[in-house]
Amino acid sequence: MRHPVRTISVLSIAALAAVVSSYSWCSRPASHYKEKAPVPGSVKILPTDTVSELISKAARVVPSERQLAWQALEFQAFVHFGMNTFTDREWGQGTEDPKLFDPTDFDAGQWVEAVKAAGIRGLIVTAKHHDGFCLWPSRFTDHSVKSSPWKGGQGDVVGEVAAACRKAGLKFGVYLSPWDRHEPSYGDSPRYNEHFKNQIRELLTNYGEISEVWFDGACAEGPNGKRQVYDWAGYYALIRELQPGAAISIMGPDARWIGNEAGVTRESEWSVIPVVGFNDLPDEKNPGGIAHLDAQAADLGSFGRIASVARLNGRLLWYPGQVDVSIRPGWFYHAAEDDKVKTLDHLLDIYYTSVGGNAQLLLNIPPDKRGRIHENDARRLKELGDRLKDTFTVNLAAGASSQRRGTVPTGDQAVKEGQPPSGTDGDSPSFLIEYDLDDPKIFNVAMLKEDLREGQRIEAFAFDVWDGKDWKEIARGTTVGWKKLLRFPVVETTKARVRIIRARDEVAPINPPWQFGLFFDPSRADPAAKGVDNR
Ligand code: FUL
Repeated sequence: MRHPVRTISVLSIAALAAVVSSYSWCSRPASHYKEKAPVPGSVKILPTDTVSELISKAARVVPSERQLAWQALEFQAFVHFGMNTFTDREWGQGTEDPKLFDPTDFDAGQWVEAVKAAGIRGLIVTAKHHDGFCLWPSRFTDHSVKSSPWKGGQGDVVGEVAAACRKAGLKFGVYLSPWDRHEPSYGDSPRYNEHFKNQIRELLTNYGEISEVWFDGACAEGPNGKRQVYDWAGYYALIRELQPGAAISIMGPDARWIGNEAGVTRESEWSVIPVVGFNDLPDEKNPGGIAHLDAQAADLGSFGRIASVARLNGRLLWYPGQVDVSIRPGWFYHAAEDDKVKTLDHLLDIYYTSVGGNAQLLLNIPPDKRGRIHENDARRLKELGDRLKDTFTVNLAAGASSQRRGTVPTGDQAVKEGQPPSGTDGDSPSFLIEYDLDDPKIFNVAMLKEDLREGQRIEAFAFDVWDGKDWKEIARGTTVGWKKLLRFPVVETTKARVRIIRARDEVAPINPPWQFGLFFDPSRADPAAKGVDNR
């Protein structure tokens, strides 16, 4: 990760002077503490901001209640089902005959049961994909389940899935592609926007609570040869009016795309993201979405990036990442991929680095032509859930007592203390939380969490265990955020500690059992087992 001190060169001499002359933590005036109050949403960053002001601002941005509830879901199912399931394609043309949609044994209860077995807490279904075929009987088009032979045209996939989710205690959300290759008004911008809003209204009023609206960003020309201009502001306003609790993700302000479809997160996954400009709406010139954010950039939130964006006048946004990845190669079901379901180890790697890497995991499981989740996928989901249960049911640190020692190098101090390495980068043992486990405990997984209501602050940490004589570092990392999971070879010890190497401000307590955990994954019980890349 980029060290704050290396970013100083990009800032003005005046800013640097302000850092060096900055007062100590305890002698700050009362106004300073007021300025440090958490700010939900967004904070401006300016070219005149000093390094310490920028760090302090970055530490203060916090999530909205909606974003916090979304983050707490941790692991959701994405369900791609629709016309493509029956044509064996990934993208339909919009010209498909609705009669092709005919699941022989549709069972929303089986979907819910299969995903719950994996420990999943919410489900998002493709209510409308690019081909425009609607999984609900929309009043505004005939290109839907009502023109299909399924249930004599009386069926409603969205309704049945919403009901099954509610019954099973899962959150329910909808994927919607504004790009509609069937709808004749597409490209006639005002008319299509009206049509699309009508469809949003139907989905958000007829199916109970909707926890997320997942907007795909694809855009094209309509039959009139004109490129559609989406009314994002209008869509968002309608969603906020009808379902204020619903997160609007990807092409929306509440959660960002992680940047790939392979299930890969960054080593440092920040939820506080600097953005240039003040427009939260995607548009023609800004197809990437929020305020010109390039969701695929390697560095979205380091201090260096914040400093560069501040020079251009910008903002810090709370904008957490979501990892969308399919359990199979394709998003839709293809019989040819029945033996290509991801292995348990691969899914575990994705789980540990997404849920355990400050992101939300949205795992796609595509039902087959019967309208059921295929046996191979259902089996894998169960294996995954069993493994997570075996590992995470008992927190071996639940009864541990914790003690804080030292002071965390915060804000401007962090910059000073981080003066070019006399030792290795960030090795200064400045702030510790020691956990006394009472009896010896055997474990190979550790969990750390920040209290996000205070912001995301940790930039670097190490995890040590007591070997009877001395402390031994067994893992280290950069960001923590919602949750950091660490995997390492089995250890047995009576004491563990977290060393905060660098943080943007004071770190809220990391107390067991909710913020600190030690776990034992029995299938990695071999003490000789190699460590895992915790990134
Ligand atoms: C993409 C779509 O084009 C894919 O078909 C899939 O729905 C994926 C989740 O989003 O933009």
